[in-house]
Amino acid sequence: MNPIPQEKQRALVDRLMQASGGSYSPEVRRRYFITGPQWAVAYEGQAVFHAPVRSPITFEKVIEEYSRIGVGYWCTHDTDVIPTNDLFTSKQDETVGRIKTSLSKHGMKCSMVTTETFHHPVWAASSAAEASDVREYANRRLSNTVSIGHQLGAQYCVYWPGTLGYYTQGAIDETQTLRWYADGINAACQADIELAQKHQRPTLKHCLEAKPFEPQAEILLPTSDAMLALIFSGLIKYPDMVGLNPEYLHELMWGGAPRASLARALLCGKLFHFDINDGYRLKHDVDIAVGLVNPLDWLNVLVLLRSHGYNGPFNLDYKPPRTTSNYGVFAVSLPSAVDRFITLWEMAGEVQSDPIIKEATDALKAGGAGANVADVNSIVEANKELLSLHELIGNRLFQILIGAHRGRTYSL
Ligand code: 3MF
Ligand code: MG
Ligand code: MG
Repeated sequence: MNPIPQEKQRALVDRLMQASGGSYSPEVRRRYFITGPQWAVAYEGQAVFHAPVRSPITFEKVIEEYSRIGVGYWCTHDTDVIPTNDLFTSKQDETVGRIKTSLSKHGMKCSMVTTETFHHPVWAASSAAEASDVREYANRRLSNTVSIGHQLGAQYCVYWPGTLGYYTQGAIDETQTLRWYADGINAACQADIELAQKHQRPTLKHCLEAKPFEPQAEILLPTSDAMLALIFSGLIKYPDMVGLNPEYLHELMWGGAPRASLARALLCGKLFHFDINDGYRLKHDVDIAVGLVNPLDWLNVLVLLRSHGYNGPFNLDYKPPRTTSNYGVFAVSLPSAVDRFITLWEMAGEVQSDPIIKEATDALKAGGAGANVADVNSIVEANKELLSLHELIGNRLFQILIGAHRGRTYSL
Protein backbone atom coordinates (compact mmCIF):
# COMPACT_ATOMS: atom_id res chain seq x y z
CA MET A 1 0.00 0.00 0.00
CA ASN A 2 1.21 3.52 -0.80
CA PRO A 3 1.59 6.09 1.99
CA ILE A 4 -1.76 7.79 2.68
CA PRO A 5 -1.83 11.54 2.01
CA GLN A 6 -2.76 13.51 5.11
CA GLU A 7 -5.88 15.02 3.58
CA LYS A 8 -7.24 11.53 2.80
CA GLN A 9 -6.71 10.05 6.28
CA ARG A 10 -9.98 11.18 7.87
CA ALA A 11 -11.92 9.82 4.91
CA LEU A 12 -10.11 6.50 5.33
CA VAL A 13 -10.98 6.39 9.04
CA ASP A 14 -14.61 7.20 8.24
CA ARG A 15 -14.81 4.58 5.48
CA LEU A 16 -13.35 1.84 7.68
CA MET A 17 -15.66 2.78 10.56
CA GLN A 18 -18.57 2.52 8.13
CA ALA A 19 -17.29 -0.79 6.81
CA SER A 20 -16.91 -2.16 10.35
CA GLY A 21 -20.65 -1.73 10.81
CA GLY A 22 -22.30 -2.46 14.13
CA SER A 23 -23.27 1.12 14.80
CA TYR A 24 -26.57 2.23 16.26
CA SER A 25 -28.42 5.40 15.39
CA PRO A 26 -28.25 8.37 17.77
CA GLU A 27 -31.94 7.73 18.58
CA VAL A 28 -31.19 4.19 19.74
CA ARG A 29 -28.15 5.35 21.69
CA ARG A 30 -30.21 7.99 23.46
CA ARG A 31 -32.50 5.29 24.91
CA TYR A 32 -29.72 4.28 27.31
CA PHE A 33 -28.67 6.17 30.42
CA ILE A 34 -25.18 6.63 29.00
CA THR A 35 -23.40 9.68 30.36
CA GLY A 36 -20.46 11.44 28.77
CA PRO A 37 -17.83 13.11 30.93
CA GLN A 38 -16.34 16.44 29.88
CA TRP A 39 -12.94 15.18 30.96
CA ALA A 40 -13.02 11.97 28.90
CA VAL A 41 -13.21 13.54 25.49
CA ALA A 42 -11.31 16.69 26.48
CA TYR A 43 -8.37 14.58 27.69
CA GLU A 44 -5.28 15.63 25.74
CA GLY A 45 -3.30 12.47 26.36
CA GLN A 46 -0.84 13.88 28.91
CA ALA A 47 0.54 11.89 31.86
CA VAL A 48 3.68 11.68 33.96
CA PHE A 49 5.71 10.41 31.03
CA HIS A 50 3.49 11.75 28.25
CA ALA A 51 3.15 15.11 26.55
CA PRO A 52 -0.33 16.01 25.28
CA VAL A 53 -1.17 14.67 21.81
CA ARG A 54 -4.51 16.43 21.27
CA SER A 55 -5.51 20.07 21.42
CA PRO A 56 -7.94 21.54 23.96
CA ILE A 57 -11.66 21.65 23.20
CA THR A 58 -14.44 23.68 24.77
CA PHE A 59 -17.41 22.34 26.69
CA GLU A 60 -19.64 23.78 23.96
CA LYS A 61 -17.97 21.51 21.41
CA VAL A 62 -18.05 18.50 23.79
CA ILE A 63 -21.78 18.95 24.46
CA GLU A 64 -22.50 19.43 20.76
CA GLU A 65 -20.57 16.27 19.80
CA TYR A 66 -22.11 14.11 22.54
CA SER A 67 -25.51 15.23 21.32
CA ARG A 68 -24.73 14.51 17.66
CA ILE A 69 -23.51 11.00 18.52
CA GLY A 70 -26.50 10.28 20.74
CA VAL A 71 -25.05 10.39 24.26
CA GLY A 72 -27.89 12.18 26.01
CA TYR A 73 -26.16 13.17 29.26
CA TRP A 74 -23.07 15.15 30.15
CA CYS A 75 -21.13 15.35 33.42
CA THR A 76 -18.15 17.31 34.65
CA HIS A 77 -15.68 18.15 37.40
CA ASP A 78 -16.04 21.73 38.66
CA THR A 79 -12.58 22.66 37.36
CA ASP A 80 -12.99 20.96 33.98
CA VAL A 81 -15.08 23.96 33.09
CA ILE A 82 -14.32 26.64 35.71
CA PRO A 83 -10.66 27.40 36.51
CA THR A 84 -9.93 27.03 40.24
CA ASN A 85 -9.39 30.78 40.68
CA ASP A 86 -12.75 31.61 39.08
CA LEU A 87 -14.75 29.37 41.43
CA PHE A 88 -17.02 31.29 43.83
CA THR A 89 -16.84 34.39 41.58
CA SER A 90 -19.20 35.89 39.03
CA LYS A 91 -17.20 34.04 36.36
CA GLN A 92 -18.53 30.78 37.80
CA ASP A 93 -22.13 32.01 37.41
CA GLU A 94 -21.39 33.18 33.91
CA THR A 95 -19.94 29.77 32.94
CA VAL A 96 -22.83 27.87 34.53
CA GLY A 97 -25.17 30.06 32.47
CA ARG A 98 -23.27 29.23 29.27
CA ILE A 99 -23.38 25.51 30.10
CA LYS A 100 -27.15 25.68 30.59
CA THR A 101 -27.55 27.42 27.22
CA SER A 102 -25.37 24.86 25.51
CA LEU A 103 -27.17 21.89 27.08
CA SER A 104 -30.59 23.17 26.13
CA LYS A 105 -29.49 24.13 22.60
CA HIS A 106 -28.43 20.51 22.00
CA GLY A 107 -31.21 18.74 23.92
CA MET A 108 -28.74 17.45 26.51
CA LYS A 109 -29.02 16.98 30.27
CA CYS A 110 -26.40 17.26 32.99
CA SER A 111 -26.47 13.99 34.94
CA MET A 112 -23.65 14.43 37.42
CA VAL A 113 -21.19 16.89 38.87
CA THR A 114 -18.00 16.14 40.79
CA THR A 115 -15.34 18.10 42.63
CA GLU A 116 -11.72 17.92 41.57
CA THR A 117 -9.89 16.96 44.78
CA PHE A 118 -6.67 15.58 43.32
CA HIS A 119 -4.98 17.93 40.82
CA HIS A 120 -4.55 21.34 42.41
CA PRO A 121 -1.67 21.95 44.89
CA VAL A 122 -4.19 22.70 47.63
CA TRP A 123 -4.94 18.94 47.71
CA ALA A 124 -1.28 17.91 48.14
CA ALA A 125 -2.13 16.49 51.58
CA SER A 126 -5.68 15.53 50.44
CA SER A 127 -9.01 17.23 51.06
CA ALA A 128 -8.88 15.84 54.63
CA ALA A 129 -5.50 17.42 55.44
CA GLU A 130 -4.36 18.26 58.97
CA ALA A 131 -4.67 22.00 58.37
CA SER A 132 -8.22 23.08 59.13
CA ASP A 133 -8.17 25.78 56.43
CA VAL A 134 -7.70 23.09 53.75
CA ARG A 135 -10.64 21.15 55.15
CA GLU A 136 -12.79 24.25 55.36
CA TYR A 137 -11.93 25.07 51.76
CA ALA A 138 -12.77 21.46 50.81
CA ASN A 139 -16.19 21.77 52.44
CA ARG A 140 -16.83 24.98 50.51
CA ARG A 141 -15.72 23.34 47.26
CA LEU A 142 -17.92 20.27 47.77
CA SER A 143 -20.93 22.41 48.71
CA ASN A 144 -20.29 24.66 45.72
CA THR A 145 -20.32 21.64 43.41
CA VAL A 146 -23.63 20.51 44.88
CA SER A 147 -24.96 23.98 44.18
CA ILE A 148 -23.72 23.84 40.56
CA GLY A 149 -25.37 20.42 40.31
CA HIS A 150 -28.74 21.84 41.34
CA GLN A 151 -28.36 24.76 38.95
CA LEU A 152 -27.64 22.38 36.06
CA GLY A 153 -30.36 19.88 36.98
CA ALA A 154 -28.01 17.03 37.95
CA GLN A 155 -29.22 14.01 39.93
CA TYR A 156 -25.83 12.68 41.03
CA CYS A 157 -22.71 13.97 42.69
CA VAL A 158 -19.56 11.82 42.60
CA TYR A 159 -16.60 11.84 44.99
CA TRP A 160 -13.30 10.30 44.03
CA PRO A 161 -11.06 11.18 47.01
CA GLY A 162 -7.90 11.33 44.88
CA THR A 163 -5.03 12.16 47.21
CA LEU A 164 -6.59 10.69 50.37
CA GLY A 165 -3.59 8.64 51.47
CA TYR A 166 0.13 9.11 51.99
CA TYR A 167 3.60 8.59 50.62
CA THR A 168 5.35 8.04 53.94
CA GLN A 169 3.68 5.87 56.52
CA GLY A 170 3.16 7.28 60.01
CA ALA A 171 2.95 10.89 58.85
CA ILE A 172 -0.84 10.88 59.22
CA ASP A 173 -3.24 9.16 61.60
CA GLU A 174 -5.53 7.14 59.33
CA THR A 175 -8.49 7.08 61.73
CA GLN A 176 -8.41 10.85 62.17
CA THR A 177 -8.03 11.46 58.43
CA LEU A 178 -11.02 9.24 57.69
CA ARG A 179 -13.11 11.13 60.26
CA TRP A 180 -12.16 14.39 58.57
CA TYR A 181 -12.95 12.90 55.17
CA ALA A 182 -16.42 11.88 56.39
CA ASP A 183 -16.92 15.45 57.67
CA GLY A 184 -16.49 16.67 54.08
CA ILE A 185 -19.16 14.29 52.77
CA ASN A 186 -21.42 15.34 55.66
CA ALA A 187 -20.92 19.02 54.81
CA ALA A 188 -21.87 18.31 51.17
CA CYS A 189 -25.01 16.40 52.19
CA GLN A 190 -25.98 19.13 54.65
CA ALA A 191 -25.55 21.77 51.93
CA ASP A 192 -27.55 19.57 49.57
CA ILE A 193 -30.49 19.35 51.97
CA GLU A 194 -30.64 23.15 52.13
CA LEU A 195 -30.05 23.70 48.42
CA ALA A 196 -32.61 21.09 47.40
CA GLN A 197 -35.19 22.94 49.44
CA LYS A 198 -34.21 26.26 47.88
CA HIS A 199 -34.38 24.84 44.33
CA GLN A 200 -37.49 22.75 45.04
CA ARG A 201 -35.69 19.65 43.84
CA PRO A 202 -34.92 16.26 45.37
CA THR A 203 -31.51 15.94 47.01
CA LEU A 204 -28.70 14.51 44.89
CA LYS A 205 -27.41 10.97 45.10
CA HIS A 206 -23.91 11.20 46.57
CA CYS A 207 -21.66 8.50 45.13
CA LEU A 208 -18.25 7.51 46.50
CA GLU A 209 -15.69 6.20 44.02
CA ALA A 210 -12.73 4.14 45.22
CA LYS A 211 -9.43 3.49 43.47
CA PRO A 212 -6.73 1.21 44.91
CA PHE A 213 -3.64 3.15 43.83
CA GLU A 214 -2.73 6.42 42.08
CA PRO A 215 -2.21 9.27 42.76
CA GLN A 216 -0.94 8.42 46.26
CA ALA A 217 1.45 5.63 47.20
CA GLU A 218 -1.03 4.29 49.75
CA ILE A 219 -4.75 4.95 49.66
CA LEU A 220 -7.08 5.05 52.67
CA LEU A 221 -10.25 4.03 50.82
CA PRO A 222 -8.94 1.73 48.10
CA THR A 223 -11.99 -0.37 47.19
CA SER A 224 -15.75 -0.14 46.88
CA ASP A 225 -15.96 -2.38 49.95
CA ALA A 226 -13.91 0.14 51.93
CA MET A 227 -16.36 2.83 50.81
CA LEU A 228 -19.28 0.66 51.98
CA ALA A 229 -17.60 0.30 55.35
CA LEU A 230 -17.28 4.09 55.57
CA ILE A 231 -20.94 4.60 54.65
CA PHE A 232 -22.05 2.17 57.37
CA SER A 233 -19.38 3.20 59.92
CA GLY A 234 -21.55 5.70 61.77
CA LEU A 235 -19.33 8.58 60.61
CA ILE A 236 -21.63 9.44 57.71
CA LYS A 237 -24.46 11.61 58.97
CA TYR A 238 -26.91 10.91 56.13
CA PRO A 239 -26.11 7.34 55.06
CA ASP A 240 -29.30 7.09 52.98
CA MET A 241 -28.05 9.88 50.72
CA VAL A 242 -24.69 8.22 50.11
CA GLY A 243 -23.88 5.26 47.87
CA LEU A 244 -21.26 4.14 45.39
CA ASN A 245 -19.88 4.94 41.99
CA PRO A 246 -17.75 1.86 41.38
CA GLU A 247 -15.45 2.05 38.40
CA TYR A 248 -14.99 -1.21 36.49
CA LEU A 249 -11.22 -0.82 36.12
CA HIS A 250 -10.65 0.40 39.67
CA GLU A 251 -12.04 -2.90 40.99
CA LEU A 252 -9.97 -4.88 38.50
CA MET A 253 -6.80 -2.95 39.36
CA TRP A 254 -6.57 -4.40 42.86
CA GLY A 255 -7.18 -7.89 41.52
CA GLY A 256 -10.84 -8.04 42.43
CA ALA A 257 -13.68 -9.37 40.33
CA PRO A 258 -15.69 -6.31 39.26
CA ARG A 259 -18.86 -8.38 39.01
CA ALA A 260 -18.49 -9.48 42.63
CA SER A 261 -17.81 -5.90 43.78
CA LEU A 262 -20.96 -4.78 42.00
CA ALA A 263 -22.91 -7.66 43.55
CA ARG A 264 -21.86 -6.56 47.04
CA ALA A 265 -22.89 -2.98 46.28
CA LEU A 266 -26.26 -4.21 44.96
CA LEU A 267 -26.87 -6.27 48.10
CA CYS A 268 -26.33 -3.14 50.19
CA GLY A 269 -28.67 -1.09 47.96
CA LYS A 270 -25.74 1.20 47.19
CA LEU A 271 -25.10 0.82 43.49
CA PHE A 272 -26.02 4.38 42.49
CA HIS A 273 -23.72 5.12 39.53
CA PHE A 274 -21.22 3.13 37.45
CA ASP A 275 -18.04 4.24 35.64
CA ILE A 276 -17.60 2.01 32.61
CA ASN A 277 -14.24 1.31 31.02
CA ASP A 278 -11.71 -1.51 30.72
CA GLY A 279 -8.08 -2.38 31.44
CA TYR A 280 -5.78 -4.92 33.05
CA ARG A 281 -5.40 -6.42 36.51
CA LEU A 282 -2.73 -5.06 38.86
CA LYS A 283 -1.71 -2.31 36.44
CA HIS A 284 -2.23 1.42 36.55
CA ASP A 285 -5.42 3.23 35.62
CA VAL A 286 -5.29 2.98 31.83
CA ASP A 287 -9.02 3.75 31.36
CA ILE A 288 -9.36 1.84 28.08
CA ALA A 289 -12.81 1.99 26.51
CA VAL A 290 -15.45 -0.54 27.58
CA GLY A 291 -15.14 -4.07 26.22
CA LEU A 292 -11.77 -3.74 24.47
CA VAL A 293 -9.89 -5.90 26.98
CA ASN A 294 -12.39 -8.08 28.83
CA PRO A 295 -15.51 -8.46 26.67
CA LEU A 296 -16.58 -11.75 28.26
CA ASP A 297 -16.27 -10.30 31.75
CA TRP A 298 -18.17 -7.24 30.61
CA LEU A 299 -20.94 -9.42 29.21
CA ASN A 300 -21.23 -11.07 32.61
CA VAL A 301 -21.22 -7.75 34.44
CA LEU A 302 -24.12 -6.57 32.32
CA VAL A 303 -26.03 -9.81 32.87
CA LEU A 304 -25.75 -9.14 36.61
CA LEU A 305 -26.90 -5.54 36.27
CA ARG A 306 -29.78 -6.43 33.94
CA SER A 307 -30.94 -9.21 36.23
CA HIS A 308 -31.00 -6.86 39.22
CA GLY A 309 -32.74 -3.99 37.47
CA TYR A 310 -29.87 -1.50 37.78
CA ASN A 311 -31.20 1.74 36.28
CA GLY A 312 -28.49 4.27 37.13
CA PRO A 313 -26.07 5.91 34.73
CA PHE A 314 -23.38 4.15 32.72
CA ASN A 315 -20.66 6.77 32.73
CA LEU A 316 -18.06 6.59 29.96
CA ASP A 317 -15.09 7.27 32.24
CA TYR A 318 -12.39 6.28 29.79
CA LYS A 319 -9.50 7.96 28.06
CA PRO A 320 -9.27 7.85 24.29
CA PRO A 321 -5.76 6.49 23.65
CA ARG A 322 -2.87 8.77 22.74
CA THR A 323 -2.86 7.31 19.24
CA THR A 324 -6.32 8.74 18.58
CA SER A 325 -6.54 12.23 17.09
CA ASN A 326 -8.96 15.01 18.04
CA TYR A 327 -11.00 13.98 15.01
CA GLY A 328 -10.76 10.30 15.97
CA VAL A 329 -12.17 10.96 19.46
CA PHE A 330 -15.57 11.72 17.92
CA ALA A 331 -15.25 9.64 14.74
CA VAL A 332 -14.00 6.39 16.29
CA SER A 333 -13.42 6.39 20.03
CA LEU A 334 -16.72 7.61 21.39
CA PRO A 335 -19.24 6.06 18.99
CA SER A 336 -17.48 2.71 19.07
CA ALA A 337 -17.43 2.70 22.89
CA VAL A 338 -21.14 3.49 23.06
CA ASP A 339 -21.98 0.86 20.45
CA ARG A 340 -19.92 -1.87 22.13
CA PHE A 341 -21.74 -1.10 25.35
CA ILE A 342 -25.15 -1.35 23.67
CA THR A 343 -24.19 -4.57 21.89
CA LEU A 344 -22.98 -6.11 25.16
CA TRP A 345 -26.18 -4.95 26.86
CA GLU A 346 -28.28 -6.62 24.17
CA MET A 347 -26.17 -9.77 24.40
CA ALA A 348 -26.71 -9.78 28.15
CA GLY A 349 -30.44 -9.91 27.37
CA GLU A 350 -29.78 -12.93 25.16
CA VAL A 351 -27.92 -14.61 28.01
CA GLN A 352 -30.90 -14.03 30.29
CA SER A 353 -33.29 -15.69 27.86
CA ASP A 354 -30.96 -18.42 26.56
CA PRO A 355 -32.75 -21.77 27.00
CA ILE A 356 -29.52 -23.71 27.51
CA ILE A 357 -28.23 -21.45 30.28
CA LYS A 358 -31.70 -21.40 31.82
CA GLU A 359 -32.04 -25.16 31.89
CA ALA A 360 -28.50 -25.63 33.16
CA THR A 361 -28.88 -23.14 36.01
CA ASP A 362 -32.31 -24.50 36.92
CA ALA A 363 -30.87 -28.01 37.05
CA LEU A 364 -28.00 -26.86 39.27
CA LYS A 365 -30.48 -25.26 41.67
CA ALA A 366 -32.70 -28.35 41.64
CA GLY A 367 -29.62 -30.39 42.55
CA GLY A 368 -29.14 -34.15 42.20
CA ALA A 369 -31.65 -36.64 43.51
CA GLY A 370 -31.09 -39.24 46.17
CA ALA A 371 -28.62 -37.58 48.53
CA ASN A 372 -28.60 -38.54 52.19
CA VAL A 373 -27.54 -35.36 54.00
CA ALA A 374 -26.10 -37.40 56.83
CA ASP A 375 -23.67 -39.01 54.40
CA VAL A 376 -21.10 -36.71 52.81
CA ASN A 377 -20.17 -39.19 50.07
CA SER A 378 -23.75 -39.58 48.94
CA ILE A 379 -24.05 -35.78 48.57
CA VAL A 380 -20.94 -35.76 46.38
CA GLU A 381 -22.24 -38.62 44.23
CA ALA A 382 -25.73 -37.11 43.90
CA ASN A 383 -24.42 -33.86 42.39
CA LYS A 384 -21.24 -34.95 40.66
CA GLU A 385 -22.43 -35.11 37.04
CA LEU A 386 -24.57 -32.00 37.31
CA LEU A 387 -21.59 -29.87 38.28
CA SER A 388 -20.09 -30.20 34.78
CA LEU A 389 -22.80 -27.70 33.85
CA HIS A 390 -20.72 -24.90 35.38
CA GLU A 391 -18.15 -25.19 32.60
CA LEU A 392 -20.88 -25.79 30.03
CA ILE A 393 -22.41 -22.45 31.02
CA GLY A 394 -18.99 -20.81 30.61
CA ASN A 395 -18.77 -22.22 27.11
CA ARG A 396 -22.29 -21.09 26.29
CA LEU A 397 -21.41 -17.54 27.35
CA PHE A 398 -18.42 -17.67 25.01
CA GLN A 399 -20.70 -18.88 22.20
CA ILE A 400 -23.10 -16.01 22.82
CA LEU A 401 -20.17 -13.60 22.79
CA ILE A 402 -19.02 -14.78 19.36
CA GLY A 403 -22.51 -15.27 17.95
CA ALA A 404 -22.34 -19.09 17.70
CA HIS A 405 -25.79 -19.33 19.32
CA ARG A 406 -27.13 -17.56 16.23
CA GLY A 407 -25.50 -20.04 13.89
CA ARG A 408 -22.17 -18.32 13.31
CA THR A 409 -19.58 -20.95 12.37
CA TYR A 410 -15.82 -20.97 11.73
CA SER A 411 -14.21 -23.13 9.00
CA LEU A 412 -16.90 -25.76 9.23
C1 3MF B 1 -9.91 8.67 38.42
C2 3MF B 1 -11.31 8.67 38.04
C3 3MF B 1 -11.92 9.99 38.04
C4 3MF B 1 -13.29 9.97 38.62
C5 3MF B 1 -13.83 11.34 38.56
C6 3MF B 1 -15.25 11.37 39.04
C7 3MF B 1 -11.07 11.50 36.41
O1 3MF B 1 -9.34 7.47 38.26
O2 3MF B 1 -11.87 7.65 37.71
O3 3MF B 1 -11.96 10.47 36.70
O4 3MF B 1 -14.14 9.08 37.99
O5 3MF B 1 -13.05 12.15 39.34
O6 3MF B 1 -15.36 11.96 40.21
MG1 MG C 1 -13.87 6.99 37.46
MG1 MG D 1 -9.98 4.89 35.95
